[in-house]
Amino acid sequence: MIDRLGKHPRLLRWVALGTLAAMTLVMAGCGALRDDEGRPLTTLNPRGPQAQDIDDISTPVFWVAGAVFVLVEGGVLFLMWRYRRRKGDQDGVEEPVQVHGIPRLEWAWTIAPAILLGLMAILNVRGIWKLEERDADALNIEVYGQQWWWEYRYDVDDDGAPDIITANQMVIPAGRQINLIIRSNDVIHSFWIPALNGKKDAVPGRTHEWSLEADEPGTYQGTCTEFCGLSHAYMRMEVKAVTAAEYEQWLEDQQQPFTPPEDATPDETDDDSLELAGYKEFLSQCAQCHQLNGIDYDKNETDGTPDPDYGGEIDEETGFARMPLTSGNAPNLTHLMSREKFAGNLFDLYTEDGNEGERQVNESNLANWLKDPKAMKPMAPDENRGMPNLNLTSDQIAALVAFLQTLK
Ligand code: HEC
Ligand SMILES: [Cu+2]
Repeated sequence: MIDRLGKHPRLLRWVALGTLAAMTLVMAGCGALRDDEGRPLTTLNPRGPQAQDIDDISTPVFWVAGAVFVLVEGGVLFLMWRYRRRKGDQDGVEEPVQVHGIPRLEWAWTIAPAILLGLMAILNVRGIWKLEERDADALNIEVYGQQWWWEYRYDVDDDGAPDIITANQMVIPAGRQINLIIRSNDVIHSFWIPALNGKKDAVPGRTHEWSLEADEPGTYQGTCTEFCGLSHAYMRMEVKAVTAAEYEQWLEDQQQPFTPPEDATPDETDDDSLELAGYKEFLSQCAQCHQLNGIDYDKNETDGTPDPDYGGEIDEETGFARMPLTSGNAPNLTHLMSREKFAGNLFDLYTEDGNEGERQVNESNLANWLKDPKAMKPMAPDENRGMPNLNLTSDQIAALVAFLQTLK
């Protein structure tokens, strides 16, 4: 092939140009580096000290490796050109000068890379140590990887028991270091918010600590980066960094207990309000998986009497509600509507295109989810993974969607 091209310099030129054009197109994929330009998962745009530490390693390494590349490839190309086959050359007639070796040169190209690698090692080890440092006032947040969403637990009063349990969107105060305590409830996942730090695996039976911090308020996207089954690619998350005051407010709001909807027309008719009807559906269809803080179906309930309203399966031995999911859990819905998205941070809970751009609840997303979750995000309910299709009627769905909207 090369031989034939060599005989057709024109053709060779075209092949070279074509390759160059194709490479240019490929490299264009590295174009926009800013997350507001539609590449939320770039590591090249650090927005916090930990991500900056990593950038401070990769930038010099890139330039050093780039210089080595240019030198070595340049040398190869130069030698190819300098000693190319010329017109009139005859194979095997003139033997090239034979050299055994040039010790000085060989020492040089052994020692120079060793020094370079030594310098990079210092950079790397220093970076690893830096990433392990924690501020004295670092805020602990527990992170649980689940098939296929993330749960966060906040222990506000430091008594060892979580006071806030939420999903997918992690709210943090900007400018304060967060110490993540990462675990998994099923298989190996990996937590990664590229603008704020590198990846850390969530491994069943192990606890991994990791940190992150956002310099400025904003939202920072992430995704699970360890293949964890069917919906791995749909296991997204985000960190929402807010001001210290907003964070205090958020803590307060999230600790508000669940309040069941009141019957809008208690005396006039026997009919429940739509919200109340939805709440009753919730107790019988959803509560065995989804927690609403403070209602009485908790399997750890200590007074021994399961809620009579609870319609799920009761374990005869303990008298408590059974938790049928192997993954052990489903998102806590107490303050569902305080989040932006649901189901692995994929689907909008709100739309902007209501009247005059007003923010409205995206009821159709919620209704579609209740109708057939698997149609929106692959699930494996036969293996007790993910949310099952409960074959709800459209009336049940309408009531549930009305009820879910009360979960502010
Ligand atoms: C067998 C357990 C199970 C039952 C029963 C169940 N769900 Fe789910 N649900 C899940 C799981 C697991 C997820 C997380 C799915 C994911 O993101 O991959 C989920 C996700 C959700 C979400 C999105 C929450 C978020 O913040 O991401 C909503 C809303 C929801 N379910 C509502 C309901 C309602 C309403 C019912 C009752 C009609 C119900 N679920 C019944 C297991 C269950
Ligand atoms: Cu995962």
